[in-house]
Amino acid sequence: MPAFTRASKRAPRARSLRLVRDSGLGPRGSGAFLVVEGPEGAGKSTLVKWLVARLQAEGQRVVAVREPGGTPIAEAARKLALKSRHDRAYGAELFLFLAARADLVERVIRPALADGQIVIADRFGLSTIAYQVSGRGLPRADVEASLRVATGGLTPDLTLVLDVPVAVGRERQRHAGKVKDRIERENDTFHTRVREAYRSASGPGIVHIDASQPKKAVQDAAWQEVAAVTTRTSSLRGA
Ligand code: Z5A
Repeated sequence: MPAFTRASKRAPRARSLRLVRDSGLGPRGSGAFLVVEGPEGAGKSTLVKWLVARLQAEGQRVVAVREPGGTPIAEAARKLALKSRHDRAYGAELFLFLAARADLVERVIRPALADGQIVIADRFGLSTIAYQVSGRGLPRADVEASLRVATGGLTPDLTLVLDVPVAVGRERQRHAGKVKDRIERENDTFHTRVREAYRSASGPGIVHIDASQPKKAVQDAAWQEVAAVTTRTSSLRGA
């Protein structure tokens, strides 16, 4: 079994989102780092589970993580960020997500990559840009600098960005009986900014998928991208 560990103020106008590449801090290793991103109810968890099963069926060693979460510190930060009833400054919320990420990267993701495994993350840095910068309105350059501290500059080999209209995502969550966390309780204007931030994301390894399609079509589109990356990284490590 894989470790499936568990990640208004005036809004800035949606800008093209670019993520910087790994600065080389810390061991990167020979594994592949895949991330699934997108707004609530886009089908990220569903796709991550399917990808894990498919990769394992091909004999690959896979670690799945969900952000925020995945270590005792990250789980504690998740609880505070998403469940606490106390009001908090947006900056405090940012650093709870980043504290969770820093611990997960150092204690789970980098060791797995160094061991040549495939890591699949349900959310990563693009979530912080979409929710805390575009959603909350925190200054982008400052958040990006903090993100680099949290990740040591680690960036994914592939980021699949699932796109669904806000209403579709909300209806899927309602149908699944999901209890809303404090971010999901934000209004549609907030979630539309988040969606637009995802839609404008670009950069190395970022691929957009129309997730309002049936699950099979989403899986096929995702697999095409994942297979290309894992084939490349396997041949680099001589597997
Ligand atoms: N957050 C943040 O603000 N900043 C950060 O840096 C990070 C996170 C890392 C984490 O919530 C919250 O933290 C999140 C952002 C914030 N809050 N919001 N919004 P979470 O982990 O609890 O929840 P989530 O990431 O939003 O997951 P979700 O709502 O469960 O969505 P999902 O994983 O994308 O969807 P799903 O569970 O795979 O699918 C939902 C339902 O749709 C389910 O019944 C599926 O069977 C169904 N489904 C899936 N795909 C399809 C298709 N293609 N067709 C039809 N039905 C489908």
